[in-house]
Amino acid sequence: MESSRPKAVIAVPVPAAIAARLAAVCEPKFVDINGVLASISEAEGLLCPAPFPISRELLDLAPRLRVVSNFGVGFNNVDLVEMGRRGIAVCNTPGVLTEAVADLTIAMMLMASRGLVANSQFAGGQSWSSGAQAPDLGWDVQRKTLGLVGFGRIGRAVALRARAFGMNVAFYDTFASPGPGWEYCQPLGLHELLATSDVVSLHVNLTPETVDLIGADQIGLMKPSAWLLNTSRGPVIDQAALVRALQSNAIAGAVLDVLEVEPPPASDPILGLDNAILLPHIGSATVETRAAMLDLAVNNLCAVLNGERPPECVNPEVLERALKRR
Ligand code: 8YV
Repeated sequence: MESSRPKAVIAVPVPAAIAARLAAVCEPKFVDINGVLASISEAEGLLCPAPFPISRELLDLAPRLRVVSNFGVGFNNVDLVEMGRRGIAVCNTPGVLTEAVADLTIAMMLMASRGLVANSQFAGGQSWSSGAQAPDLGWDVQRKTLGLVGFGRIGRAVALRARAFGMNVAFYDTFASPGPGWEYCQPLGLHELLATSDVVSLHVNLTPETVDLIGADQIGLMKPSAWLLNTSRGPVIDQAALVRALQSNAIAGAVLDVLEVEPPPASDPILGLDNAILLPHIGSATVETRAAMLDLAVNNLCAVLNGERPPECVNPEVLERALKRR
């Protein structure tokens, strides 16, 4: 007999307790991301990693789809105009990953300032035992200026941490006005921030306006001693321009948790540069944070499938239609 519960495709691994929670609300089909297209035709809901692209092809294959629940805060994987046209709610997981991403940002800055990659390689290699000197001295973050591009939840959490390290904090944001309590953070125009910061860290959403926000001209404004950190989305940086800047030592280096193409193809010139430290998109990758993200993503999905308002929705104007579309 055909089940009356809505069908949903779940494209992230879930523990048994979550699978049971899902099964109480819908008929879940658990797939890996390569299996989404083949399973989506009857689905009313999709739970997927935030970077998974929701293509036109996918939407055309899924006429009953009414909620995409992203496992992640980013939502650049969906075209919101198209989702509005089709009456599909888009949900995400803001808030629960703020601290984890901010922690990683600080770790990335310290990787740069204390030469942690080179020093770790040195300690584990043959050079140390031969009595050679460790790689170059690092530099203090205290009294240096951290420039935050984007001053939303994550940017502010980084600012709080940087203050504890005795840094000066500047920020650039086209929306945020910091308000009381944030007087120690100096609002600057993007150009001034880039020209005066010792470390520049990116915390903006990827939108058409922020694609290549940091290109050759912007990198050209940075100090030759400055480092660039990115935990947001790869395309916020014009990566070819960054590679040229790193190759010519126009800036000291970059620590990148996100790249234009993930994983990078073997031919990507960002690979193998001494002054580019790469991480595999681990901003939210802690046990506790991933569990909280999954909980919220499941709540979002189940709420819409149940005809209720989800805790988080990035296109609330579409909700009424998405809730009624059964
Ligand atoms: C990914 C992220 O969601 O939250 C985001 O926007 O990019 C990450 O947290 C994570 O890799 C799981 O897909």
